[in-house]
Amino acid sequence: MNKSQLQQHDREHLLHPFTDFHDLGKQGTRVITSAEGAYITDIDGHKMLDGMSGLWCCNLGYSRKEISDAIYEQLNTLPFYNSFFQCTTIPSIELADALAEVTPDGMNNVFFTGSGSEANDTNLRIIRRYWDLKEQPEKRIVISRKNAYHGSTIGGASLGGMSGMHKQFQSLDYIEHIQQPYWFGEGADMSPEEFGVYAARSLDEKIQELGPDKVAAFIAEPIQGAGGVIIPPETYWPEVKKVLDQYDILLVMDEVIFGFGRTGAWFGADYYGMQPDLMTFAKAVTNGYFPLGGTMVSDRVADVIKAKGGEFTHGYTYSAHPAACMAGLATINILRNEKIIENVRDNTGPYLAKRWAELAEHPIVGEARSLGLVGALELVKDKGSRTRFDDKCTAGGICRDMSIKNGLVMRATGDTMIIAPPLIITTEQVDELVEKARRALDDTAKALA
Ligand code: PXG
Repeated sequence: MNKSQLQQHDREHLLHPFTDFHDLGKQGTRVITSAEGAYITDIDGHKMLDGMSGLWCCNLGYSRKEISDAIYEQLNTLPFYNSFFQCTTIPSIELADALAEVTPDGMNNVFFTGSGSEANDTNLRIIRRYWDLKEQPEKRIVISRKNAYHGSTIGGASLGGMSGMHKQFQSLDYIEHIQQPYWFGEGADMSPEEFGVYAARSLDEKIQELGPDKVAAFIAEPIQGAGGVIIPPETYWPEVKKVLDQYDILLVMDEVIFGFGRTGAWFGADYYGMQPDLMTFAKAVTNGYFPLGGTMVSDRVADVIKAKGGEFTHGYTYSAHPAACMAGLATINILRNEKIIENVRDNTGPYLAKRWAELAEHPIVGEARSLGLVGALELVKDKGSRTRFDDKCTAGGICRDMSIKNGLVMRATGDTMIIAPPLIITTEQVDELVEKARRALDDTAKALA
């Protein structure tokens, strides 16, 4: 099939995620056909620096034969076996061991799933099981944050705080949402430090309002990813820690985007010095080469679930799929052997911080923030008052299209432009990324003038 035939069949038969089918029908899909290192190429031969690592998952880029070979060899040895009914496979044991080593101290058990959404549903099941076994069944409510993203299953979407999603389904009724730590968008006249404390205190207020004996857990991404790379002020996590220390409440950190090195530490929890009770992961655990997710379970929780006995009536056919586990092992080996995360922390992360900050001087940029290998640009019409161009997010859409045209995949969340390039990006490629982003900003400013 040629390009237009492919687009037509795509229109006729494929329902894409998070897509306005009417718009897509008019525009046609971009057909991506190959990838190498940090670059992807479409069917027209247009090569682009992938500033989004696929979808926050191909942290090692697209050319890691060690991972595809590990999957292939496993598929030719034992392509599938389940981990129900007292069965196990060698890759799943080895990956569980490796995860216990690389995750924070005190996290020594894993429950495997096929995705991040399923992992957050698993968290909801574990949280309830834990409090039931602790004989505190009245602890039922899970607190999350507005504009959080925790997946698209009913559990994941209920935990998430995206209003557009909530309009399209009926949420679970035991989930409550509090203030997000989005200083640029919601910090008003406060300093970032004051606002960080303010946002964290809203957790305390909500716990008091609901009653600490009713609250089971608090879930949060270390940094909101899909919500617009919202890097909390430095005061936020220490204040959350203070609040949580006062109450008997579980902390779930959703590391689906920030796990496996994006901040320059193995996990966001390590970066912020937090000790979660449960930790969701997916995406980069296999470098995106095979679907796999899961939740790391702390000893505090695992000891109760294991020791008290009784069947935990939960699991997925693909929990601990052996080929997925081999992909995970190969990925962790590369991250360790090539010191990829240390390089982000000491070299490419600081370099991106320096270069990305230069974009703050652009006339349509209200803020340029970054941490490790993730960054965001806030597009504004007026820098001083942080006024947007309009309330339809036109600027973000234009900037994304211009960027792709110029050979850089940047994603728009509203009028916030975001990047999360592969962790293998070189400093020269960081220069290329920043120059292409700058050109996209110039083109956007011209288009909006
Ligand atoms: N938690 C977080 C923090 C995520 O970012 C999920 C859970 C769900 O994972 P699965 O594997 O079920 O998709 C995610 C997924 C975007 C975008 O546009 C982000 C995600 C997924 C799709 C699009 O930034 N994150």
